Amino acid sequence: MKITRILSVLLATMLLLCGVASAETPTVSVLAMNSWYSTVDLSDAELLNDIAANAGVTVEWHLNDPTTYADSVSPMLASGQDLPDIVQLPDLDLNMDYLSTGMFEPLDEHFDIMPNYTKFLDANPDIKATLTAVNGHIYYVPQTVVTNNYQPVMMYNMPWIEKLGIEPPTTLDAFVEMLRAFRDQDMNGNGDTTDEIPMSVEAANLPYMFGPAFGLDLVSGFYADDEGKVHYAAAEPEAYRNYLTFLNGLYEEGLLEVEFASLNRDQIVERFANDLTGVTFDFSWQMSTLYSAQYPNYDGETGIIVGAAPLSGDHEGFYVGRNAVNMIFGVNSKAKDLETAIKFLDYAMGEEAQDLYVWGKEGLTYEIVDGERQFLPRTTEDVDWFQGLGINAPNMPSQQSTPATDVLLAKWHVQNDREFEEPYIRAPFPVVYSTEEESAVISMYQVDLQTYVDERAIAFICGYASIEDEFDSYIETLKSMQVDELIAVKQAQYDRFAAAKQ
Ligand SMILES: [Ca+2]
Repeated sequence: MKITRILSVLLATMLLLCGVASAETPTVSVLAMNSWYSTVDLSDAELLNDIAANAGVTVEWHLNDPTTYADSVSPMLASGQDLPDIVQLPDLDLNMDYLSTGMFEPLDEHFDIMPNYTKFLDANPDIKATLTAVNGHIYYVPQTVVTNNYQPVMMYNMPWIEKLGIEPPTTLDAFVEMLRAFRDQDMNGNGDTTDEIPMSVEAANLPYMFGPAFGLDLVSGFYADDEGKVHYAAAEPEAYRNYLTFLNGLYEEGLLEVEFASLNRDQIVERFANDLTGVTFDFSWQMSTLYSAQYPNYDGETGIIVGAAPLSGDHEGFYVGRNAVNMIFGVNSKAKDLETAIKFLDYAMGEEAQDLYVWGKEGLTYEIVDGERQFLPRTTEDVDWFQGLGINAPNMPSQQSTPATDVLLAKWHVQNDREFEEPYIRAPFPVVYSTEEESAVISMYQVDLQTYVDERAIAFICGYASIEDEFDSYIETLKSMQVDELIAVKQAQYDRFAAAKQ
């Protein structure tokens, strides 16, 4: 009898302890994107489970298809009802539509319990300035991408360059000389001097490729000069005119092909596969994995289609990078346990969690060779498994890492990035929140303006419109389309951004 009683008391105590233990593990609900791989579900991902366990919480995931994420989440945000504790937003909320409703907690009021996030913001003043709302509060935690590596760059057919006995050009003049040689000589050695296409570039990449030599960031559209004065690149009366004149010259000489406006990446790949073209401009990533890989003699040791420094003209060349903030997460201001949700998000921004998103775990996803991490073979052989761990989690504030990208690429490509790409990257025009008045001006004028600019650019380059006769009226039309009002808005935003960086 006595023993039975002791046992039952023990059992009851154990049950009570278990009950207490589970009651002490708080739950945080998170609405976010599922994996971009349709065969992968991140609701029970090993690395994300580790992060939750380390943070001392259980995460209740509400994961939606990333391809329709905005469609599924926007109505929930519009109603503002029954939102989970943490929400991955469908966009960057640049018009402050969501944060102005009060549905998201101002996180700066909780920075005393966010040591990881405050450390991150101190180390990244540009991101801090981007995330600072017009009222001075910070509402969101970002997911970020690499900005200064593996961006769009010049790429040359190195066997052709070597055949000419030249170095990759760094000026517009040397570049044009090289294109003429590509056009006129039998570069691919098939006995036909007429099948070479000197340059194959998608029309959308031409501004990236040639704008900087004229001092223009046509990619962002707006840019600030050294004095902090904002310009609209396609309204610059001299520099933009010179840019168009240069491209029109290429077109007239057959160096920019007749069909350039409709050229796509598949066609460019096909040309490299047949060794028919000498130059392209694209995301760096493609030079080894896509373009060089088209050549049967590519051995992975030496590049065939290889990156080079930007072209300089009247201005020193540069490459336009991109903004770091890719996605944002907010904390529901009506969350039952606000402190736990905020602390979890802060843990998810810390170094321990970031290391798990980027590398996974030693023995599981990587090993250390000569003191450096290398992914294990299974990480590339079994993509569903690898993605299913929660690597580079699309549903968390993960920060994309350059070292973890390097190990996926050929060594020559990594060296090429460090030597010819990274040193020339210039930050694009910053992403800044708009006031209601500013977003009204932007939505009223910007799309029409850009459409007109794009249409005229093709006309001037192809010579349907004469630069000599019609460029001045083009500038006048931009003014009648309120380009100056847009510039004033962008100037105010740039000034706020500069002030928020302090
Ligand atoms: Ca030929």
